[in-house]
Amino acid sequence: MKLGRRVSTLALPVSGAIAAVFAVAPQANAAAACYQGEFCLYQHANYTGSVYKLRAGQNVSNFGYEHFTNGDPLNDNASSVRNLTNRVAFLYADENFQGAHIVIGSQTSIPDLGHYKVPFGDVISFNDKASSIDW
Ligand SMILES: [Ca+2]
Repeated sequence: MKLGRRVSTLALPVSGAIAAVFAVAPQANAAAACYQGEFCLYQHANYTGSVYKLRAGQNVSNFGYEHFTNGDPLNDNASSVRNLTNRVAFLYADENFQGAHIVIGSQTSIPDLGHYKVPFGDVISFNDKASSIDW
C-alpha cells in the first residue's frame, strides 16, 4: 500500500482557490475502469489505485520490468484483480511462472488478494506477491 502520491499532490504550491477546485475533482486513487476483454491488476484493494492491463493469453514472465500506469512498480505490488476475459489466468509469486500461484477464473474479480479463497481450501494472502502471469 503506497500513499506517496497523495502526499506529493498536497505538496504542490497551489493557491487556496486552485486547491479548492482540485478538491472537487476526481481523486487520483479513484478506481480505473476495467472493460470486457481486459485483465486488470490494481495497486490497492477494491480495484483502487493505479492499474496494469493485459489481454487474454498475454504472458508476462517478469513483473520486474512492468509498471502501473502511474509509474509505480508492478512487481510484488498488486492487491486486487479483475479478469474480464474468457480465459483462466494463473498469477505466480515468482518470476518465470514459478512459486506459489493462484487461479483467476474467467469473468472473476478478487477485491482483496490479501484474502484469496483457495478453491476447496483455506484463505491465504497473495497481497503484494504477484511476479508473473500465464494463461
Ligand atoms: Ca513476488
